[in-house]
Amino acid sequence: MSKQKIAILGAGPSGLAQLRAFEAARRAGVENLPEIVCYEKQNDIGGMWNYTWRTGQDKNGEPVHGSMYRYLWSNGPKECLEFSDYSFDEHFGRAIPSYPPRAVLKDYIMGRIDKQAILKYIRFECPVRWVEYDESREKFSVTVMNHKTGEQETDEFDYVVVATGHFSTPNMPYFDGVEQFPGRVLHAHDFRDALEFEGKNLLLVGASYSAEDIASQCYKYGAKSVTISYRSNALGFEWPEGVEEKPLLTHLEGDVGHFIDGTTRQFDAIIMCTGYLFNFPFLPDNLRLKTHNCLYPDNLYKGMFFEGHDRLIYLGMQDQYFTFNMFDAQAWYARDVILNRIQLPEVAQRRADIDGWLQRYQQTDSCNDAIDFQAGYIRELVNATDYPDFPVEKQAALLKEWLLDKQENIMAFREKTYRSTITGTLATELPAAWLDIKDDTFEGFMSLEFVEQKASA
Ligand code: FAD
Ligand code: NA7
Repeated sequence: MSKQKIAILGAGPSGLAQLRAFEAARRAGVENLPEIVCYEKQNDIGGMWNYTWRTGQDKNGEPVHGSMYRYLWSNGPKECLEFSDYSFDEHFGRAIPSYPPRAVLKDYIMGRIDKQAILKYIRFECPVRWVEYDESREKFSVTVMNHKTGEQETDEFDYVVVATGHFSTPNMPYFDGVEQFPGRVLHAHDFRDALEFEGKNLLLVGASYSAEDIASQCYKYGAKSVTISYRSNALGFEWPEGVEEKPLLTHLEGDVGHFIDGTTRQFDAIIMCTGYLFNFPFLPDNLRLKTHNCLYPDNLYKGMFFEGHDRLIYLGMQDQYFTFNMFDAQAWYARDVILNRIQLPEVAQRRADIDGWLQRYQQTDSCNDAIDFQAGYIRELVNATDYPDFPVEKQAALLKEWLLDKQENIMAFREKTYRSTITGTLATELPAAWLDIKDDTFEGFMSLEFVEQKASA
């Protein structure tokens, strides 16, 4: 029998999790593993965690994937994404604070990847152009643009794993008068450096993670004022003077924004923190997941297997309280289905399982419920495979603390410390207020004198 062949689309944390899952099986002595090809648009692994100064198109004319910006620090405690088989202590050799900047977190998540074992599967600068399924031959054909050779290439596969992320294509709303606004109008996807807005009156539209964090960054780096305009619910934090929340923007007149409560305000720049579209331009309608940012997209059995096409697997398509551990749990489960260690049930049973999760999801009516919901999802996956067990429920409890800490002080929650659920190590404290630590480089952060905590928490 010829070997099965798998295409993994994307080498961000989700795609890498899939590669690692197969590598773990190889190391465990599993024979006759499928042949794997991973296609990646960028020229490195890491997905969203690769900071890029570029906006618009990359050097090959492809849409820039990155939405991360300078001065981005982890938006949740690092203890909630710690791997049970690779602790922060093991990586850094000492305790560090709970909220590291991007470069430090990236160093950790990439630290356990055996590049030698993984890189050989990845074809860089190969954006996927088109995927098709031939029913009669039961094969996918995947066409990529190989920018290194300047030629398009097509290959055939038994499985396709879509791991291309979903925080990259801006959802950009329109407001009357925006075309006459004299300042810069951009989406959070193109935000790179808060210093650009020093001394400016800034309007942020949207009231979720991007608005919350970009408001904090811009306040930290000297914006004159930040106004956050919400459509459904205000973020509701006690913002410092200079940051305020207003209901929805209705229109703009020149540089003046009008809001539905009848108030107005002058602005120098507008950032649409209005979320992202799920965009799979390389997939035909019958294979394309159509969803929005939520904790349980419909039509995915176990949150992964596309309804009507169980050899088409989506990873990391959920909104994320948990991140890397969840991608791993998914990747291990997907691997075991591909290796026939886990049998998928009949179509009707799969649908009933999806419905069950969707019903549970509907019953969540608080962020704490939502955290428990995602923890429950991950627990089910972890229990089904040999993925190293990790204390998902304890990490969920930390996420609930994180929510309270943000409520207590949105500008200082990154000064809080948590105890590792893996090693029991208590994080060290930042030596100064987060607002006063402006250097987010790896070297700058790691050379800070972190403060050991004596009290046991
Ligand atoms: P991605 O990281 O987006 O990777 C997808 C990969 O697919 C990319 O490498 C991309 O180049 C590639 N790709 C896309 N299209 C194609 C194509 N057509 N062909 C080939 N390759 C393609 N998570 C946290 O845990 N902590 C945080 O603090 C945090 N902060 C965040 C801040 C921002 C601004 C954003 C946007 C996200 C943040 N996240 C954070 C969530 C983050 O998305 C996940 O941590 C993680 O990167 C998701 O991994 P992924 O592999 O699913 O997707
Ligand atoms: P999210 O979490 O998907 O949130 C999008 C926000 O944008 C949300 O508050 C929406 O309001 C708002 N939105 C969407 N469309 C509009 C329009 N037309 N007008 C006003 N407001 C709108 O995206 P984020 O970018 O904040 O976070 C995504 C990830 O990036 C996250 O996981 C982080 O890790 C970083 P709604 O509540 O729907 O009314």
